Order: sequence, then structure tokens, then C-alpha cells
Amino acid sequence: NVIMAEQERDRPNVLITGTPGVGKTTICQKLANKTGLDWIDVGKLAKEKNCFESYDDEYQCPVLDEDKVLDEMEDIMDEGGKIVDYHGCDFFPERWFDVVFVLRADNTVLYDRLATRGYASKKLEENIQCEIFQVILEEAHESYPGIVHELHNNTPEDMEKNLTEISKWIEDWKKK
Ligand code: DAT
Repeated sequence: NVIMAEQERDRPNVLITGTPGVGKTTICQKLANKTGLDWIDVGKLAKEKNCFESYDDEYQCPVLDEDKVLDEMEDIMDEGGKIVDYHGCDFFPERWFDVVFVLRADNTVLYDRLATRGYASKKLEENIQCEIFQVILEEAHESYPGIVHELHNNTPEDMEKNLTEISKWIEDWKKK
């Protein structure tokens, strides 16, 4: 029973998503320190548990075996108190999350961050397009209607503000 499962969590499950480079890793790490919730980096988990089905030569990245990732995460998510970090969100079950934050960055800011990361131009351009067309924001709204918050994350000041807002959301949830 979906509703029962949600009520049984005594700490919320939070999804932090957005295009690569918007600042998910940085925020999740700080948030985990600040709130005591556990940070689940889905890309890292997939690597550790070998959840890849093939390798994409064009993009030079492994292709996720989504079903295997979900199997690996199921028991962990049941515990509650998880901050999930991934650049996609449409394959997780809706019932896993109490709130979703989509981080956003302006395209010039994102361009610089991804160029610094050494992304090849095709991959870089596609990620910028993804951000401009709000692909992940729309994916989030479709997958988790009513619980999605968009946060702009261009500057260190933005990051502090976002950390405060997400931490406050978590504290308020626990009080309810
Ligand atoms: P992601 O995990 O979404 O790919 P990241 O946390 O690795 O992103 O951040 C990408 C780079 O941008 C990294 O060098 C840190 C920097 N960064 C992240 N958030 C920032 C912010 N709010 N202001 C300035 N720089 C930021």
C-alpha cells in the first residue's frame, strides 16, 4: 500500500536531480553533512554494483541497467532518510520520494562548468540543450506531480540559499 509506505518513513526521501553540472554532487554532499540523511549517488552505486547493460561508444559512457539499479535501491529506499542524486528521474517509482528538487543553471554557467570537466563538444552541446529545453524539469513534473521544486544554482550564494531551503523542508517534514 503506497500511502502506508509513505507514512511509515520517519525521515523523508529526497530526490535531487538536474542536468550534469548543475551542482547535484556538491549540494548533496553538503546536505548529507548538514541533515544526517544518507546520500545515494546513483551513478556511483551503479558502478559499484555493476548495473550497466552496455557501453555507448558515441557518448563514451556506460548505459544503465535501470531494472538492476531499482532492485539494488529498493531496500535502501524503504528505510527512508535518503538523498538520491541522479541526472534523470523518470525510472524511479513515484512512491519512493517525498519531495523532488530540480537544480538549474544558466547555459553560460553550465557551459563553463562542463568545459572545465573536459566534456567533448558533442556531449557538452547536448547537455546544454537539455538544460535549455528543461528536459529534466519536465520529466520531474511528469513523474512526480505536485512535489517538484525548481532551484536556481548559479552562484555560491544560490547554493547557500538552496541548502537552507532544502534543510528547512526536511525539518518541516519531520515535524508533521
Ligand atoms: P553535478 O553533480 O550536478 O554534475 P557538481 O556538483 O559536480 O554537479 O558541480 C559541477 C561544478 O560546478 C563543480 O566544479 C562545482 C561547481 N558548482 C556547483 N554548484 C555551484 C554553485 N552554486 N556555484 C558555483 N559553482 C558551483
